[in-house]
Amino acid sequence: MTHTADVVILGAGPAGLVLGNLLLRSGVDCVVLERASREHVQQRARAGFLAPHTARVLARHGLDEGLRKRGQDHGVCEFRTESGRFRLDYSRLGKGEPHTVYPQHDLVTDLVRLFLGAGGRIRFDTEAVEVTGLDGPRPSVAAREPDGRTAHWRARYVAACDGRYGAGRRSLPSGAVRHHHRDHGVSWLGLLAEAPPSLDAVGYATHARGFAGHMARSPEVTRYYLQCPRGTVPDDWSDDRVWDELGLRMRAEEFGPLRRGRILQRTVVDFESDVLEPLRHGPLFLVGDAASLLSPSAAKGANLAVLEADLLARALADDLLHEDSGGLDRYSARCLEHIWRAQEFSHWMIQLLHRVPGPDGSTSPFQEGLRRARMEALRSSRAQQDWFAENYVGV
Ligand code: RFL
Repeated sequence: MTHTADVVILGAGPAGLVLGNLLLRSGVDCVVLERASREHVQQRARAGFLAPHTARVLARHGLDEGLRKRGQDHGVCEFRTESGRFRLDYSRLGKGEPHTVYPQHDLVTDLVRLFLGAGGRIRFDTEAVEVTGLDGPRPSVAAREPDGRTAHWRARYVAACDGRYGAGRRSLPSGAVRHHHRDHGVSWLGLLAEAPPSLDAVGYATHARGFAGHMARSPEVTRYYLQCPRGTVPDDWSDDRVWDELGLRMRAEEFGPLRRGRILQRTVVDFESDVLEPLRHGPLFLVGDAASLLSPSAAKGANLAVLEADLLARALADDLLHEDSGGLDRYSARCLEHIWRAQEFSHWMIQLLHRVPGPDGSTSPFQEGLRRARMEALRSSRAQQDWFAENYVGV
């Protein structure tokens, strides 16, 4: 079976859904193909910290009702270190803006509802297998439909919003784009706890046993992170072991107890970053995690995905409705500027918060000296704090 759409969007994450909603609102014909079911994408817990720019993009297009009603402003970080603790009210530093805490799966749920409500087409349980025809004017996407049959979608443009392992990246001819990759050698055990937040701030604790982090998600649910060795098996971490280790690294005895609860989810995230360059090959555009993967230390991935989707939506509408291809020509360079800045800040955060093991598994005293100096500069220098705030909430 062959279908057509001006723009075929692969993936219904934040990138694909923002792009779809914006295209639909500007009158561009599009379809979203999503491998997973609607229930699955609406329950997948991931990001939570949304940048002011993300909130503005959503507001500009009337996509922010849920965010306005249930999102919470968040503007304070608490650092707990060997030499005590200090707080930064980053909403009053730098450009003076807070994050909005709104779980990614709630945002995805809102965006699906708004897209379908406005007449948009999403094919769930439909996996894009391959994008072909990238050297010509009419690319085609082969997709496996829920009944197992293969359908072909003919398009003017294809937006790969299907993440790191999606069909978009896979379909790029070898040598078409450069792939820059870094493995940071750090891993986190990511935990979702059925427990109210333990402090009214993002908590970042550095400890000889490794990093521990605390991030509010909602009044009932809190995210915690524990730095862990590569190859850690999540199920080896019982609820008691998790809470004991968090208490130790976050120095609960000194700074106050953690509010315990059932651990709802435990996943290991290995810190890797990559950037593809350029983000376009003929009629195929890369957006979100498909364009660049960021380690989650600086909460940038979903925010970049929204920024890129906004830029691409405008460029596609200009091309398809007004025959102006300038925005599409500039898309890659404009996004890469933001991506490299986010990568740089995320790299800085990794170095600030972790004893990063070298090839032999140990941390050199020199590295550790640099890490302490970086933390001390952040504690004591107003200029450094302004720089931190600007980069922490910015994209
Ligand atoms: P997504 O969200 O992965 O969505 C891609 C979608 O594509 C589908 N898919 C396919 N569909 C059709 N055919 C195929 N062949 C397909 N292959 C895949 C998938 O099912 C999926 O629905 O990518 P997108 O839209 O680019 O969005 C990126 C963000 O999800 C990601 O960057 C963030 O979650 C990163 N991140 C955070 N970002 C922030 O901005 N703020 C945060 O606070 C934050 N916290 C986090 C994070 C990521 C984390 N993990 C799990 C790595 C916390 C964590 C723990």
